[in-house]
Amino acid sequence: MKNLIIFSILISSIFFQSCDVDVKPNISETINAEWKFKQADTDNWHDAIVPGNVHIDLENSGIIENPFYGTNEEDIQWIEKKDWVYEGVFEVKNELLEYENIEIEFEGLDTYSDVYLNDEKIITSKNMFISYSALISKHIKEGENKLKVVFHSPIKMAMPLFEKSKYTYPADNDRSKEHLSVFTRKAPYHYGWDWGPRFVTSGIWRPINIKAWNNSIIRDIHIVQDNLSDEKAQLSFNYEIESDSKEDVTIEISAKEFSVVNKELKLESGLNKFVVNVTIDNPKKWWPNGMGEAYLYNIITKLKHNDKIISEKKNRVGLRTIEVINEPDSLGESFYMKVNGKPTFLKGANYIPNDSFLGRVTDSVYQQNFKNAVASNMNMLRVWGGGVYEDDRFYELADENGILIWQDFMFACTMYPSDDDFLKNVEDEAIYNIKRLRNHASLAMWCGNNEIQVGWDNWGWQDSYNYSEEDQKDLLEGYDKLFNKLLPQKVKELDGEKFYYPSSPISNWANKSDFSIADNHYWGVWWGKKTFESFNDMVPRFMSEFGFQSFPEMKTISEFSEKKDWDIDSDIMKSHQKSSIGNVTIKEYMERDYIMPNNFEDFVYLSQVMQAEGMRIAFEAHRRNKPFNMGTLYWQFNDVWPVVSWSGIDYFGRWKAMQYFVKKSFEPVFTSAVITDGILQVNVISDLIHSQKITSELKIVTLNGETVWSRNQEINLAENSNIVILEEDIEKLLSNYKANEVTLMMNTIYENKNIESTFLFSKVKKLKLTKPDIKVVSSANKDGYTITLISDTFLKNLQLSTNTEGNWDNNYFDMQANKEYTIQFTTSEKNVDFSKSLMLKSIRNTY
Ligand code: BMA
Repeated sequence: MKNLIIFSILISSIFFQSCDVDVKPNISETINAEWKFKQADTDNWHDAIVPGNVHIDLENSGIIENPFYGTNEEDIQWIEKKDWVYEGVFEVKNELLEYENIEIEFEGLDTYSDVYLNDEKIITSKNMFISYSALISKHIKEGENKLKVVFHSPIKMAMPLFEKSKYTYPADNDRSKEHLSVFTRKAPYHYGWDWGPRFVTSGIWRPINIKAWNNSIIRDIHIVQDNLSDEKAQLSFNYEIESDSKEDVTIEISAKEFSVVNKELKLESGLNKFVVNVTIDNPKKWWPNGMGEAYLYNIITKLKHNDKIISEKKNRVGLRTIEVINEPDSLGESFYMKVNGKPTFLKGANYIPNDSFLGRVTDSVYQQNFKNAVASNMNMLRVWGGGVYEDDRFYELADENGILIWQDFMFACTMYPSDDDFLKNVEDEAIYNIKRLRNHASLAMWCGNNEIQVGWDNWGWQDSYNYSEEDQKDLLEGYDKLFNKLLPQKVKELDGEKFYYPSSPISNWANKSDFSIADNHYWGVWWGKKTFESFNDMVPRFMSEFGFQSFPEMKTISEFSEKKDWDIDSDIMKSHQKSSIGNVTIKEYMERDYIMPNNFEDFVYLSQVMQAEGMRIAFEAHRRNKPFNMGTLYWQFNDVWPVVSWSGIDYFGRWKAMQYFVKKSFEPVFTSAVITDGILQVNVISDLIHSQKITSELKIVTLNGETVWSRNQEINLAENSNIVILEEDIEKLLSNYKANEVTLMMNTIYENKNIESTFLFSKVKKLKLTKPDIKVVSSANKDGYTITLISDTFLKNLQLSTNTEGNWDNNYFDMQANKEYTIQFTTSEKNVDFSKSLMLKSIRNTY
């Protein structure tokens, strides 16, 4: 950027003396070129798609097979060691050349590349997370122009750094001996993760734009919300405007909600910084999902020269305050957020990238992500540090949908180098991404890294990597430079109001006493093989990770395997399970709680039910402990390929059983039960920020529908509350019934909602379930189908499935005997024989 500015100043000063430049609006366009690519050491060119990457292009050219199918991943590891050349040809019209300053911007180059325009080298890249720009006025011409991008293998580029290094870095997820990933500023998960394949990609993964301008251009706007009350919002718009010459201009700020703000500016040649203050009366606030409308102001800034617009920028601004309260208190150390002054219980998930091959993620995938988050009653996603700083579109949708974003910097689960080159590279990355993301209403906080502090303190890297005292000192100093100095300094400088958290989590899951200190990733369930019920005891102040794996549904499994592979120990099934303890752990937990199924399909179904039921214990425990606990972000929202993983939604966007449980457990008002020392306790929790009248129905019923005990209550819930509505000895409640003969049905009823959930007094495998007789009627409606069901006995975890693609409003739910349930299936597929392909399965069908 610096070179670019100096260069443009040179040009502008020449023009200032010689002539007056034509005043006209800036242009910014995405280049649509015809692309081809080849392996650098061959002469075989093939068609390519940009944005994209070499793996996608190799598959499209028929050189490799679908990388996600079977065990193909293993056969295509050679790609990472090769260099690749991309060539694109695009047309330029004379009008563009009439501009004084023409720039090209590559929004994403993955990762080491040299870029040439018409054979002149214009860019060298070494960081996938930043955009690279160059002034090309001298090299661009009318008619055909040729871009050439030479990608150098990330493996070959990092190897000399590894060879120079005194030690191996503890990047255990990187599936190569040398752990080269730490040297390269590229998405860590590309090198392998415990839910992801290893595809070390190269390519142009984000768009390429041409910008052309005369006179001046708005480079950046930082909108700071200085003050926000019900009466007034006071904002300062901090502009960076680059100018060719000395100019008198006007800045005009407008939106439909307030009168236009004008300011005359005197620009100097070069980069100018100005602040313009804007006051908005009676501001409409931006609220997270579930608390109100996520209102956005469409604000336009116009830069005018003699009344002609020369540069224009649009911002969608959400007015809100976000405070992270992380301080010592009487219980330990708090960690929670206040949005617009209201303590906000955060419900959501850890978000990983949508694909191993990022260039092909479409807008509709992002839209679906946020539809799913809202449908699941979430208000936060954590962009986890082993992936990427997401696309602009992601944050725009987060703003629109009221989903707060916890933003990690891209560092995860390993120590990192800290030499000057590395630090400079990270500094550029931090500057670029903080400036790119800071105006988003949804951006709630920055976090330095994922699990590095906790890893260093507890995971034994010192011994497993034989670090000498000196190595340890070195590594810790490096950590300090990166996460306690460089990154917080940049956040302070560029996004001063935001909270910076050095590492997540701060506390360690293996120490019970740590649970009173800020955030925790409780991996006692899964990694520690602790029971799901341990979630009830291990409640931290904020749970930023916890999870359990399941298989994706059979439709998804069929996309990467054939019937003959449907065995959890087959090569293909193992290659789509990346956790070192994967399928064995799923089986071990299943044996504890369920009667083992004898076929693969039932195992898949049960794995999902078990994940859903197990994780539900955690969601509810966290909410029952509000306000001691103020957040629950499970691991993990999505997948990068079709795989057995901790996700709630699979690679193809299909909901696993857990997602339906998330949706229900995250309802703004929810009833939850737990037994402690023979006492049944029932809580009603409200996250609403207004009081709410509800009807609560509690009923203990036998499996064939007889009522043993019931209590209905009208309750006036205060805002943001958590109350105990029942505390009773269970022996008294169950009278003569055995724990495995009855269930507790809880209904929370208000407005048009009736949220039903079941609580069991015994393990599922001990329940006296009988084979059901179910009556099903389905009828078409304008959005799909309505299904009405009634069963003569209690049904545990009824799964509805069909060949038609669509969404259920509820699934994997329990049904009381003799009670009618109505489910909506929404689909855009017409004229399908829905009732014929509708399949039902419940726990009793698996043994
Ligand atoms: C957490 C994450 C990931 C990992 C997950 C499951 O620690 O930060 O590193 O995929 O656990 O092991």
